[in-house]
This record gives sequence, structure tokens and C-alpha cells, in this order.
Amino acid sequence: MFASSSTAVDAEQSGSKITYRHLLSPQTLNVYNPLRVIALIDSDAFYAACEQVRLGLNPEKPIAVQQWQGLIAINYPARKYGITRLMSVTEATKKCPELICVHVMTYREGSREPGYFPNAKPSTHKVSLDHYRRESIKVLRVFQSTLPEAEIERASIDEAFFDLTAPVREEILRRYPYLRDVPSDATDGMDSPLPPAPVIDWTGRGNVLAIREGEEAGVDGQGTWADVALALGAEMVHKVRQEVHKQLGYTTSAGIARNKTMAKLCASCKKPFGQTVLRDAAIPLYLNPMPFKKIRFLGGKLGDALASAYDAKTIGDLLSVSKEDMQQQFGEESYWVYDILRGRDYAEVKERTGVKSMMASKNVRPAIKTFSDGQHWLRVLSAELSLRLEEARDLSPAVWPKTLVLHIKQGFDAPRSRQCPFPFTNALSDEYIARLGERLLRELVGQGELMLKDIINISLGFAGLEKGEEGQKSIEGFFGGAGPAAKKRRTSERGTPMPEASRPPTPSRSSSAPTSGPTLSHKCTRCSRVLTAFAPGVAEQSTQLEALKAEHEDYHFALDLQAADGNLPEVQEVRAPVGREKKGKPKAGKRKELDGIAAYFQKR
Ligand code: DCP
Ligand code: CA
Repeated sequence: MFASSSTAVDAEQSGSKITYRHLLSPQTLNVYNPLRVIALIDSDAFYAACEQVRLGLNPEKPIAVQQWQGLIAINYPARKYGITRLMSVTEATKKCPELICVHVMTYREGSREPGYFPNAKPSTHKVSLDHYRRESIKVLRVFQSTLPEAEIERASIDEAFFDLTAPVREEILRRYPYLRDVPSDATDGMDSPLPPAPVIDWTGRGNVLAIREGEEAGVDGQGTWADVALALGAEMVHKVRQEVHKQLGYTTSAGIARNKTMAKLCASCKKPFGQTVLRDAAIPLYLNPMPFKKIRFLGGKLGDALASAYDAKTIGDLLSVSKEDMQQQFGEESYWVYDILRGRDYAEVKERTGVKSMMASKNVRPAIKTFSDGQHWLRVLSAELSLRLEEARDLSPAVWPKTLVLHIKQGFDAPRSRQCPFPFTNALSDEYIARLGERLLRELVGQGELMLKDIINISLGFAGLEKGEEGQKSIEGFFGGAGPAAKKRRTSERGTPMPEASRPPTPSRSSSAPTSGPTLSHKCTRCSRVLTAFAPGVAEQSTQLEALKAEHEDYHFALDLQAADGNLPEVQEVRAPVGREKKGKPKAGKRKELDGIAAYFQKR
């Protein structure tokens, strides 16, 4: 808790005067607010932790996850033996004979879901990250339910950014109600500075990075209202991390700071199971000695160019470079580099509505020589895509891909692709995807059984994942979900109940529906299903029944589409690879556009 006695502090410490407007005006809830609080939470040794929890192993035991013969995740007890990522299983077990190595799940043809198959080999199996994706979604749900007011952006399978500014603002006003009203004698009204901030007790809020060399961090508790905001944010982050550990068994680490880059950087200071707070005033001491290549986006070619242009290694080395000089060398857009070096970053935390594309890919060893080989791998890839689409629909039930795309690479030839529309079905299956994939493969390699050239890579993907037509959602919702995705949601296989708002509606049992009086209904001549309107009043029921009938017809239409071979959609040649299609107007010019800073980024 905060001590109630206020001490005079330097309200300018963070470089900006903090006013009533910053605290009270909705318009100031933006990236420039000095009371902004951003956090990054990262799971510790994530894949290894998933296996430890799944197998019920003691978390103190050394555990690693292997993919074929290499290690891809190592838990902290195993790291003590000097075991690192990409080490071979043989080398690692020499260092630590009791190391428990778990092979990642794999897909193999014939099994509808990936499994922990003994003897998984790259020649017959394909790695599956499905278990980790599912666990990642469970973690996300705990984040969302524990901190419903926060904006949450999933940054990777095991990391998420949080914008805690709004809930922290609420908490400040709850704990310090005297800030709710601008004092009548405040000369600048809303633009008057806040009164001095209270002394902060940082106990239990994590590792607080020092402002001065030799300072026992955070001990004096003096700070600004911005520091108070960080302290309250740290409390929220601590709570959500404890919740993840309690509910799912995963330990996480976190960074709490004014922006995404600083939060991400300091999140790794206290790993595992720790959190670090970086106050604005502590930024120079923390940042200046750091090699600037540690910063996201400054690690690659741009970092190399900065190092050679200024003979620099650390962030401190670059601080004497003026904005003008940097702009001259690296173009107009280098302002963000200038800002980042000073710990400033105005990137927003944006909740992602979902993936826009997904791709399952396999470098095939041995190469595909016949169409039947191709069918084998298409089924393996389709199983993965089908599961991933189900998961995407778990998060966002109406999402559906516009297009299915197949890429193949034959020998040294440039990769070739074909795509076709992906019609909506309520009975999504790997078979459904594989059949369309085979059509695309035929288009690419012709009718013969033998390939003219070996296929060394085959990739199948969905592009243009978007919220589908309302009907797609409502058809599924009306029947409680006929497809496997919906079934999984209902049976709560993930162990986490769905939030009420995203559950499919169940009209006939709706608690708001009147239970008395006659109801209009209709029996479908094709499937004998009885559709019943439940709205209050006959007129509303009639309108509702018409809507239900229309939805039901759509449902049969989708089934018909799926059943009829002849109705498979038309195949088109693809020019842009999946996931890279850009909407909106194309960029004018080509190479020339990549002047300045853009030239240092590889297009991915
Ligand atoms: N991963 C991978 N290959 C890489 C990097 C990561 O397969 N080159 C996988 C395995 C990791 C997971 O992604 O468990 C998350 O990556 P992190 O870099 O966050 O690493 P960890 O979570 O394993 O460890 P840490 O505790 O350092 O975050
Ligand atoms: Ca991690």
C-alpha cells in the first residue's frame, strides 16, 4: 500500500507535467499520456512447461522438448546444466543424464489429430504445435478474465502485451478520491498539476530498477504519479501471473514500464517467475550501457548500419547523435530510432482480432515423386489446418477463410501456387480441406501419377481469414454448432468455460424468452427439424421464424455445396504468396521506395 503522507516530488521527473487532464479526461487516454502503463508477460520455458504440466512432472526436474534430434525448449532446472536450445539430445543427456526429453507432437497420415507418436521421423511425420497453441489460448483466457479492463495483445505463442492505463486510472481514483475534482483554486483548471504523489512502498511489486548507481532500488519510495501508476500496474500484473500459475501451473515473467519496447526489454530481467518495473527516471541507467542490438528491430541490418555509421555499440554511444544527423543518414522515418534510444515508444497495444492467414508447410524428405505421395502429405497438412482453423474459430467464432492456397516447390524451380475459394461448411474436416487441396495439386502437376519433377516443399494455407457472414455464425449458433469446432467449444475440452458472451445462442432455452402463450414453428421438409420462434408477440415471432427458416436453408445449401463434387470452387492461379497479400492501394515505385530506414528491413 501507499503511505498516506505526501512528500514533495519532482513532478517533472518523467519529462512531462502530470495534470488533472492526464488523469481525468477520456481524450488523454492515448499513447502520449504520462500515466501510461504497459506490461509484457512472457511464459517461462513455455513448451517445456506445457509438457511438464501435461505429464504431471515435478517442475524441479530437468525437462527439455525435442524436435527430431534437436532441443527447442529447455526448462530452468535443465539450463543449470548448461543445456541450451538447438543442442542435440545426445549432447544434452551427456551434460545431464537425468534430463527428461519429450518429443513434440507430430501429425501422421491416418490419424485425425496429432499425437505423441514414438519413432516420429521427419520422413513420415510433421511437427505439430497444437498442444502449445491450445495452452497459449488457455493462458490468454486467464489474462482476459482476470484483467477484463485491460487491452491485451498477443505478441507470440507465449507473450502478451497489456495496456493497463485505463484500469490503473480507475484504481488511482479509487484509492485517491481527492484527485477526482480539480480544486477550485487551481489556476489552470484541468491543466493544473496534480498534487505531490504519495510515497510508494514497492514491496511485493517486483524488482524495481534503480535510478542511480548503487541505489537500493525503489527504497526511498519517492516518485511521481507516473510511478504510482506503474506500481498499481505492477500489482495487477502480479495478480494475473499468480492466477495463471494457480489455474494452469505455468510460471511467467513480466516487465512493467511506460511502453512496449521498455516492458519487453525489462521482462527478461528476473526470469523465471519474476517481474521488473522500469520507471521513467531509471531508463538512462538501465538503457545506456546496453548493446543497442538487443532492442527489437535494431538487431538486424539497421543495427549493423548504425554500428558502422557511428562506430557505436551501446545505446549510450548513440545518444550524442543528433536527430538531424540520423535523419540525414537513415531517412525521415528514423525518428523512432532516436526515440527508442531514449526509452520512448508510442506503439499501441492492439488487441488482435485474429490471424489473417495460416499455413501448414513441409519440406518433404524423401521428395514427393507420385500423386499418391502428394495426397499423403496433403492429408497431413489438412489435419493441421483443420485444427488450427477450429482454434481460430474458438477465439473468434465467425471467422472463416476466403481462400485455400497450395504452394509447391519442385527442384530448383521457383515455387508455384494455385488457389481457390474456400466455401463455408458446418462440417469442417481435414478430408474437406484435403479434397480441395488435391484439386489444386492436379492443377499444378497435371493428371499423371508420376511427377515430372520431385516436389521438395509442399505448403497448404488459408488466406483472407475474416469474420464470416453473420449467417455463418448464426447457422452454427442455431443448431448449437454442428461442426467439430463448435462441438469442442461445447464440451469444453480446453477445460475453460467459454465466456457467456461468446456462447452460441440457444433460442429454445433462452431465459428471456416468454414461456407462456402459443409459439410459431416450422418443420423442415428435408431434415424434419422443427424450428420454433420464441420472440414475444405473434408479429415478432413471425418475423423471427422467417429469419430462422432462411438460416436453415443456408445450412442445407452449405451441406449441398460440400456434398457435390461438381460444385467444388474454381481454381485460380496465385501471384502473391499466402499471408503476403496486401489490401489497399499498391505501393508506387519499387526499389526506390526502400530508401532510408526501410532499406534495412527484410520483407518477411
Ligand atoms: N521456440 C522455438 N524455436 C525458437 C524459439 C522458440 O521452437 N528458436 C519455441 C519454444 C519456446 C517457445 O517458442 O518454449 C517460446 O519461446 P521463448 O523464446 O519465449 O523461449 P522459452 O519460453 O522456452 O524460454 P524463456 O523462459 O527464456 O522465455
Ligand atoms: Ca517464453
